[in-house]
Amino acid sequence: MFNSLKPQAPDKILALMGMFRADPRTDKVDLGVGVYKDAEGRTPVMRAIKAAEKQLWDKETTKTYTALAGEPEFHAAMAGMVLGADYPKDRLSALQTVGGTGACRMGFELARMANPDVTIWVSDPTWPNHLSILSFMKQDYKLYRYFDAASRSVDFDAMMADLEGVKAGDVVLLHGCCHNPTGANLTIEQWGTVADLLEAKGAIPMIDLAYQGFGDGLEADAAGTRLIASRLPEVMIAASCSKNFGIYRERTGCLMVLSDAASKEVTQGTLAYLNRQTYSFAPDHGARLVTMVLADPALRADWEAELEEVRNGMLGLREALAAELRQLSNSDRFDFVAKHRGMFSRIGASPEQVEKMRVDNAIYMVGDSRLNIAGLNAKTVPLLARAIIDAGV
Ligand code: PLP
Ligand code: TYF
Repeated sequence: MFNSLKPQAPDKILALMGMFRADPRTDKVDLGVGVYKDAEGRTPVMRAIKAAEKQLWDKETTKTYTALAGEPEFHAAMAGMVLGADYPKDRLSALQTVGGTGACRMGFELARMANPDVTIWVSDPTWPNHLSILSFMKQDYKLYRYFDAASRSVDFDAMMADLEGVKAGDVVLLHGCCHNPTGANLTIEQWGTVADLLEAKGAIPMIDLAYQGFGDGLEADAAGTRLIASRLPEVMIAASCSKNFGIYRERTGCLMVLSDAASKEVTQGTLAYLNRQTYSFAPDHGARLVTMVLADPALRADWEAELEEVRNGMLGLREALAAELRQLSNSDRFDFVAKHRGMFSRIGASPEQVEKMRVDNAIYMVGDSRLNIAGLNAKTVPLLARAIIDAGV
């Protein structure tokens, strides 16, 4: 039987991680996988998470099963963080998931259960896993144009033109902030225009929010999501806790669904059903830590302060890289680096130029020229800028 299996294409981002590890050069620079790193290249456990873990170790008396959809306290903490304290409780259903990836997958499954004819609209480009999960599910999807390669900014006119094709009951996947892989994001006015269009079409927005707090701040990064949630009757939000709580391997995420109040009970039951059919209970540890951090004023204040340090560090690196490139190129054509937000920027190098930088300079970025800003430090910013110019970008 198993000899009939065909090899699967590896995840390019994870494969790059392996190549980086195998490279013996000591001056190598990893700008590949989307993991936050400090100036020393470490991905630390955040202070508030460590403190919560210590408390939990003292207080936890059982590891029996929790609730199938996850604890209501976790749902409420996540909804408060994403939607604000006054979120519509009578319309919200929520599911604790295995990371943001699990939230995306469950959101796609839920959409398909509710509307077997659904088409999922996805930005071009997007996080490659969106497309590979949809393909694996044999789920129809369409791409909408998003990125203007020349200016490295959002091609909003093209995006709106493509979304004109959306049908009632279709799902439109939007990155809530810090677009992966481009770094280019909608303005709040553009979010409003998207809301108008989805409202007119009767389409359902699904927001992938994997980097809240990594762009312009916890509140600012949720602004587009909150605008959509305030305007549309039905919304899905797939939130990840991997990056903003630094708990990648704990696999913590949350799918939130806004429906009409009358549909809430069945929607909530369907979410629990999806967990049960897939793996029964989602892992508890990360979700419990997130709940503790968000509910305890002292832990929360410390977490928010550390998240701000992380965010400002990345903004500083963006400014430094843009300044270096301005000087070396004697032009402002790389100023987009300082305007992009989040961990990533698509720099606009060809696959050959990306390869040249890997071979000549031991600089690793994803093949579409997405670079992880957090992989830089004061020493490597000038090296990267030089390599970008030398590669002819
Ligand atoms: N969505 C996007 C756009 C991402 O970049 C990521 C990255 O990790 C995820 C979702 C899911 O993250 P995780 O499953 O690690 O929580
Ligand atoms: O885009 C990234 O780099 C992150 C991390 O299969 C990631 O989202 C990459 C690949 C993958 C899962 C997570």
